[in-house]
Order: sequence, then C-alpha cells, then structure tokens
Amino acid sequence: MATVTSAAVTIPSFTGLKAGASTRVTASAKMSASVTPMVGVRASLKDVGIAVAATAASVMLASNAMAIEVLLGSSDGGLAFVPNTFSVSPGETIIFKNNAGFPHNIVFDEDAVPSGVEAAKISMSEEDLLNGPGESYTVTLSEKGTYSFYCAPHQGAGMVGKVTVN
Ligand SMILES: [Cu+2]
Repeated sequence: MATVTSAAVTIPSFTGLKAGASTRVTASAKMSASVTPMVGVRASLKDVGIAVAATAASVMLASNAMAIEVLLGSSDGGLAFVPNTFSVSPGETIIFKNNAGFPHNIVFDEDAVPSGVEAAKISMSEEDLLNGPGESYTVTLSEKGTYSFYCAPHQGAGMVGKVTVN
C-alpha cells in the first residue's frame, strides 16, 4: 500500500495538471461569473489524472508481484524440475517448491551463469537440503542471460534445469 501512495504522488503529470487547473480558475473568476462550469470541467480532468496515476501504480505492483513456481520432483515421482526450462523477467521471483522424491536442493552451475554472476550467491549450499513436503527455496535473478542449475543429490539422475532471464 505504501508503494501505491508514493508512486501516485511522484507522477509529475498529475502535479502539473493540478497546478494548471488552479491557475485557470483564478483567471476566469476575474473575467466573468460564468466560472462555475469551467471549474466543473477542470475538476473532472483532475479526476482523470488521478485515475491514470492509480492505473500506472497497479501495473507496477502487478509486475513486481510476478512469480513462477517450479516443482521439485514431478507428481508421478520423477526426479525432475517441473518445468525444467523456463523464462522470467529480471527480478521476478522464482519459487522452487518440494513436491515429490525429496530431499532436493538448487545449485546454480558456476560455469553456466551469465558473466559477473556469482553462482554461490544464488544457490543453496550443496549440503543444504529441502527435506519436507512444501519446503521451498526462493531466488530472484537480475542479470539477463541463461542460467543452468541442478539438484545436487539427483544431478546424476538428470534433475537439471535452465532458466533464461530476458
Ligand atoms: Cu532432487
């Protein structure tokens, strides 16, 4: 909610519109008594400005709230990430969630992440495991590019995946 308020307030066009409306009303009042309809028109324009600002804020919130859930272990017991290949936007939340066949973990391959990215910072430790049903590991990736990852206990069984940030 705090985000909505600050986003609406800092949109410059809204402030500009409001300032313009006050100036016009003052000038008209000096010229004639027919100022009332003018004020009405300006007031609705101001309302439109608020509506536009509010819409922009909700769109921003929606994109921040984007997340993808990746299941650890397929429901038929397969040792796999589901999905095992997917794309996200920079900063989108990726939630890896225990589904079946655990324990699992998520380790990014230091040889297959975009240059400058430290695989260790976005990975669980190789020894760290998600043991219980529904346990999860959440990560966000900001650098664009392709990242390979695997589950350390099941890498040999083919539990590997690839995410593209674009
Ligand atoms: Cu696994």
